[in-house]
Amino acid sequence: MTQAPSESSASVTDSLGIHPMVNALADRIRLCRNDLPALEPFAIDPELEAISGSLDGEDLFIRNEVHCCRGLRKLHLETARLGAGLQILHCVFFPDPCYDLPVFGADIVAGRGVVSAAIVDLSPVMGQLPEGIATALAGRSRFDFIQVRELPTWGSIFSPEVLFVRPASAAEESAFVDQVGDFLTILAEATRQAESQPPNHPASLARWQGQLSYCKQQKQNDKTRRVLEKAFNPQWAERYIEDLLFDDPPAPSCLA
Ligand code: BLA
Repeated sequence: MTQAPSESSASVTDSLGIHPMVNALADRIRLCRNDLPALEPFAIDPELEAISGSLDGEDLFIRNEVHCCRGLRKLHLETARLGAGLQILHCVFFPDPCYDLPVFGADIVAGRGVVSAAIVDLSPVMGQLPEGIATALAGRSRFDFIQVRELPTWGSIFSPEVLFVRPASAAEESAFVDQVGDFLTILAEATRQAESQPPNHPASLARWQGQLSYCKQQKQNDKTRRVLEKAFNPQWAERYIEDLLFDDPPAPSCLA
């Protein structure tokens, strides 16, 4: 049984050792995802759906949920507990390149009851965000987080609206969850309104190339690789990153 997140539980974990912010954010993402048009489960290797093991006497597990919907080719939500007290929420919604939509990404990393990294963005695949999305993001209500973190160099893929913080309290953790909800509401509205272009249209091909670059840049995050190598092994980590986290998107004509 999981414990409901509460205002006072910033440094507490539930019976599975999952930080309440990880659970709260996963629930918020599921709520927004379930409202997307023509949502369907997306088949992945059953071995990758639920992964469990142990490391130095600590339980490890990864839960993967993958869907697709009209306009978005792969909606991936992962919650994980990897090694001594490390909990991760990783979420990327990759658009179908035939639609002029950005990539939604969110990641939170918690260790020993403290969230060290919380990031959310709607990232452009062609230099700039589609105009409607940029306007909606610029007009959203903001929260002033005390500790804003600096992006690594591979983070040039993110939009100017990226939010990367170390939440300083339970109130900041819950404000971050609300901000992610706002990013997703903006994406959901754009997804409902988006119209497709043919797979062989130059804009579709350019957006596909843009997604390839997004994946290439994300794969430069050594921190992700290192954690997976330590929890499992280097070959497993390589396969997991290449096949599930940031697999190269299929050419648009293959999605048709
Ligand atoms: C950082 N990601 C991290 C860190 C760890 C992971 C351990 C360091 C924590 C810190 O700097 O405080 C680990 N993240 C993982 C693992 C998975 C994961 C193992 O998702 C998956 C199983 N990373 C993403 C996505 C984004 C992202 C989608 O996967 C953004 C949309 C961002 N993670 C991201 C950034 C950092 C980070 C920007 C900080 C990197 C740095 O400071 O060098």
